[in-house]
Amino acid sequence: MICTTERNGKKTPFGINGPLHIEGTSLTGSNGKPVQLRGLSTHNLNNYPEYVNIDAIRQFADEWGISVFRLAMYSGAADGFDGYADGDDAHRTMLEDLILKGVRYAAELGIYVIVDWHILLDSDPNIHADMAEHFFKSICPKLKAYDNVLYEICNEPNVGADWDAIKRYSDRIIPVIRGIDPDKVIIVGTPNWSQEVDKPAADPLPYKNIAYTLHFYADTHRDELRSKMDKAIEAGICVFISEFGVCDAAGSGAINREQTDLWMEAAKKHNTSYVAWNLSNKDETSAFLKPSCDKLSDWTEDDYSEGGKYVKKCMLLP
Ligand code: IDC
Repeated sequence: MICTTERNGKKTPFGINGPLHIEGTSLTGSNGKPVQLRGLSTHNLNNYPEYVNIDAIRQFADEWGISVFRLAMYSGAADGFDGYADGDDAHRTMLEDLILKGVRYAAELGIYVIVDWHILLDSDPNIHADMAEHFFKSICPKLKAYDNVLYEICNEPNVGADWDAIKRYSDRIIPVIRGIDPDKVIIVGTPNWSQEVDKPAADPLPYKNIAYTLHFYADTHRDELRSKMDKAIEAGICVFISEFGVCDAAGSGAINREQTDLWMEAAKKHNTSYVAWNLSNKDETSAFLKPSCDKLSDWTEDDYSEGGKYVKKCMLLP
C-alpha cells in the first residue's frame, strides 16, 4: 500500500475513506460513505516550490487536521514566472518532479492530493490544451499507483471560455487521463472563474467520477453564488470547492468572517469539500503566513497571518 492508512495510532483520512469516487452529488469513499475533504492549496508552484516539503504538510495534517493538499501549478506565466506551458523542458521536469514529491508526501501522510492544472491569465483552457495533454500524458503514468490523487484539469476558465469551450477541452483531456488511469476523480472548472456551476448542472459531461469546481472569495461572493451552488447540487452534480479565500477575489483586502462562516455552513449542509488559498508568505490577506515569516515548516501560532488563522479555524470546524 503506497498510501499510509494509520499514523500516530489513528486511521488517516485515506485509511478511513480509501480511493474516492463520485456517487450522485457526493464524493464517496470505498466504503460507500460520503466524504468531505478539507485542505490547503499551495500558491503557484512556479514561484513558491519550497513549501512542498513533508514537514510543512505534516504540520498541517497534524495541527490543522487537513485531509487534502492542492498542488497549484500555473499553466501560464504570471507574476514574472514562467508557467508549465511557456517555460522550457528543464522547467517542466522540475515541476513534474515537484508534483511527484508532493504526491508522495501526501501518500506518506495518508491524505489526498489535488494535481491542479492552474489556468488563469490563459483564460480559455483550449489555449494550452496541447501542453495540458503533454502534461497529463507525462504525469498520469507516474501517479497511477497513488490512489490518493485527484486531478483538476482547469482551475478557472474565464474571459472567452464558455461551457462549450470547457466541454471541448474536457472531451480532449479527460480521455487522455482515463486512458492511463481510468478511475480517479477529475475536477472540472466552470465558466466565469469557476462560478457557473449551473452550466454543468444543466449539461453535465458524459463521464463518471467527475466533480465540478466552484470557487468563492468570501468578501466578494455571497448569497447569489451560494444559491447557485444549492441549485446545482439539487440538480444532481457533485460540486467541489477546490479554492476559497476568506478575503476578496484579488486574494487580499479585508477578511470577511461573517460571509466565510455562511459559506462554511453551506459546505457543511451539502458535505462539500473545500480547499483554502494559499500557502505562502506573500504580502496578501489570503497567504497563510505573515510576510515576515520565512520558515518553511515548524510554524508557531505567531507565524500565521490573520487570514491563515481564520483558515485554520475553518479546517478544524466540527
Ligand atoms: C492570485 C495570487 C496572487 C497572484 C495572482 C496572479 O493570490 O498573489 O499575483 O493570483 O498570479 C483565483 C486564482 C488564484 C489567485 C486568487 C486570488 O485561482 O490563482 O491567486 N484567485 O486572486 N481565483 C480567484 C481568486
